[in-house]
This record gives sequence, C-alpha cells and structure tokens, in this order.
Amino acid sequence: MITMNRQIVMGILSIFAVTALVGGATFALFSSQASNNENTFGAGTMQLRINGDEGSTSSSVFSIANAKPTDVFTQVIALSNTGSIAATDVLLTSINVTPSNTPPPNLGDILTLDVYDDFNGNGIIDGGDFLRGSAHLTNPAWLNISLGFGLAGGGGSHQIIARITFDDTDDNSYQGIGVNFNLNFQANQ
Ligand SMILES: [Ca+2]
Repeated sequence: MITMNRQIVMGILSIFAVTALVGGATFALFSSQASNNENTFGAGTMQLRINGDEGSTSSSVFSIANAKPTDVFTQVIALSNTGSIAATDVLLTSINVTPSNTPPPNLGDILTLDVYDDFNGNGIIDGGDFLRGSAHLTNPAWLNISLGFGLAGGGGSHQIIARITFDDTDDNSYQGIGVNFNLNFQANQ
C-alpha cells in the first residue's frame, strides 16, 4: 500500500514537471536581438601589363631587320600590375619561336637572349642589375624563369631589360632567314 501510494505520488510529480516545462516554453520574458547585415565578399583582380598593355596587346619590343653577326639589340620592358591584388613573383614562362623545331639553320639557335632584372630601374644594364636568364632563343631552358620581383597592386611596376646578341658566326646558311618570337610572362599571387 505504501509502495503504491509512492508510485502515485511520483506519477503526479512527473505530470507537474512536464506541465512546468511546457508552461515555461510559452512564457514571454525580456529578450533582445541584433543582426549584422549586408556583409559582402568579393574577389580582387590581378592585371599584368607589358609596357602598359594587357594580354597580348602590347607592341613587339624587338622589330629587327637586316641584322648581322655580333650585332646587339637591347630593349627595356616595363611590367606592371593594375589589378587590386599584389603579385609576389613574375615569371618569364616561355618563349615561342617561329619557326620552331626546324632542322638547322634556325636563326633562333644563334640569337642569345639575356634577361636582366633592371633592379635599379635606370633602363640600362649595369652593376645594380641581376641576370635572370641567358640562352639562345630556342633553348628549352626558357621555362618559368623567375624575374626575382613582385608587383604591387594598383599599378606597381618594374623594368626588365632584354638583350639579344647575334652570335659571331661565319655560317652563311643563316643569311637571309628570320624568326619571330613571343615573350610570355605571368604574375603570381
Ligand atoms: Ca640598371
């Protein structure tokens, strides 16, 4: 009998407990809310330019005719980044020579290209600069050559100097032939 009463009491207490919980959920007490709206997230840009021009729109820097062995031609090339994101490294990724893979003579085989970081920015090759690559135009070594500098966003710029030397040769098979070539650059975040 005592046990039964205890069970009844426990049962009644449980009912009160459930009622209390349900009742609590429906009570409205003070509260406060806030929202942080209109958040945005946009991607920036990187825009490598060669002598001020984007993509492949820059004018060729070398336009040489009637050259002869031992001639030397030097050009300054300005690389800049007009995007919003800084580039930490700029590469000369490749040089496309046309015609390519021809049996000799290919004039690109005897044109030596030297690429300097014009570190002191004075437009001439001198003691303050760094040689980043030196090889014939057709040499496969021209692959992802780091130029050793980055480009700040918003127009950061830096000059390189490209020098082409017509090798000293007495091979007359190179007379009257020519090549054209693309210098391909890439800026990396
Ligand atoms: Ca210099």
